[in-house]
Amino acid sequence: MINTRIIEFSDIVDAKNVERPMGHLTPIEGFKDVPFDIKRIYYLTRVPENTIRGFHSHKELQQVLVCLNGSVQISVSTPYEKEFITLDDPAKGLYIGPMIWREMYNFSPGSVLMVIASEYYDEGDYIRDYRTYCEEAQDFFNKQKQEEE
Ligand code: T46
Repeated sequence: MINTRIIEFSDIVDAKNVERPMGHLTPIEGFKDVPFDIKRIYYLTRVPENTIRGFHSHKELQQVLVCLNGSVQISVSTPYEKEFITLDDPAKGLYIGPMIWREMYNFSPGSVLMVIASEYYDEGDYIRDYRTYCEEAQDFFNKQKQEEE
């Protein structure tokens, strides 16, 4: 879907000691593994059952969502399309660029959703009203399409 994609990170399994597994290591570097400089990291933990978070878009912010433990479902949409993604692998991230409406739900017990962000927190970058979002997103994607043509 436009402005979203799955990013696969390195999943390093150090096999120096075959007798005793040592687990997985996943490095994430700005401008290498994610397509922006990393300015902020936050995480969602202990989300109660049946909670739905999100219900907003960002005007400019780019983010990568990584489920470090358990699983969570994400819906991403524009006025034109909608996609549903399950995150359950710490070596995979969901990139969400500007002007994508997102909702996060079905957080499994003990799940940890880490978010890597391209900018510092700025409430002014949020669009939290769905009608306003649809109007602004239509303009945004029409302009993007014209620039591509
Ligand atoms: C997003 C999804 C994936 C801060 O003070 N600093 C921060 O860095 C963030 C992210 C939030 N806040 C405050 C703002 C609100 O008063 O924490 C409160 C909850 O934030 P929000 O309602 O935006 O949380 P979610 O879980 O709906 O959305 C969050 C991110 O805000 C958002 O950018 O894309 O996770």
